Amino acid sequence: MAELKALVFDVDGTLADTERDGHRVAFNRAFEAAGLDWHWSVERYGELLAVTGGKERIAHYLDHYRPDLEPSADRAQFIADLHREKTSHFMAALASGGIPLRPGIARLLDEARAEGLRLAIATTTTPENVEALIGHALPAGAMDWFDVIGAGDIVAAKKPAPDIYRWVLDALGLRAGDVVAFEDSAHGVCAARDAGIAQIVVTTNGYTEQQEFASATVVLDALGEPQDPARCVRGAPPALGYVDIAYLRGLVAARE
Ligand code: XBP
Ligand code: MG
Repeated sequence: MAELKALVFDVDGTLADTERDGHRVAFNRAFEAAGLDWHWSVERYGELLAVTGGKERIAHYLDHYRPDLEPSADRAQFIADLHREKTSHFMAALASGGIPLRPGIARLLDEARAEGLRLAIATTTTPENVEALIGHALPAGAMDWFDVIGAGDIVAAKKPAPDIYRWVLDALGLRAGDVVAFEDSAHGVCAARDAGIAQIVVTTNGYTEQQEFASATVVLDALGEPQDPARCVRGAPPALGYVDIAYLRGLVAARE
């Protein structure tokens, strides 16, 4: 019988709404610092989010939007250097406190720890970004709350491939049926589903609210708070109006 043992969180768009005003702005600052006339508008970036991974996204942009350009140095080095610059700008944005956690995240992490549930992260972004987000948005030592952090290039194939979730489940030593995954995007839901995770809670954001989430257990606009209930888009809404551990245990039990 499946029993809830761990919560596995995506980062970008799930723990925090990082894409439009965080990563996108950091990419544009890196382009400017490199003397490039590239600028990713909110709309263009929404298109580019079809490709996960910042380095992969830059390569996709080069191939599909700027075929006229041939970077002078080694292409992979050019992209890696640009992405490193971008990551430094993103981490500066996190350090300024400009990217808060989404509603309900801090509360649910506390509830999970109080009930002895394990915590993990499965994300496409870099480990540095994860450490910076957690370091600035949660109390000191919060990195130790997470038994496993699967991030970035730890796997070759990024979401929607299931690799990062398989890597996290293996590192946790848990079965897919004993965890609930939290995601914001169709790519992320696909990755969790194809890793065998049946319970997937989606909290949408401006870039993902129109996406198809057929495999998600429930689709909400946020995890919600007692004073700020979540809006349920699809699936069984949390009775209290916000996602808590009892609600998650019910999702796992209902699966039997
Ligand atoms: C979303 C991504 C990441 C970020 C940018 O990750 O696809 O690539 O957009 O971060 P998540 P990097 O799985 O957390 O939703 O530039 O560090 O890749
Ligand atoms: Mg995400």
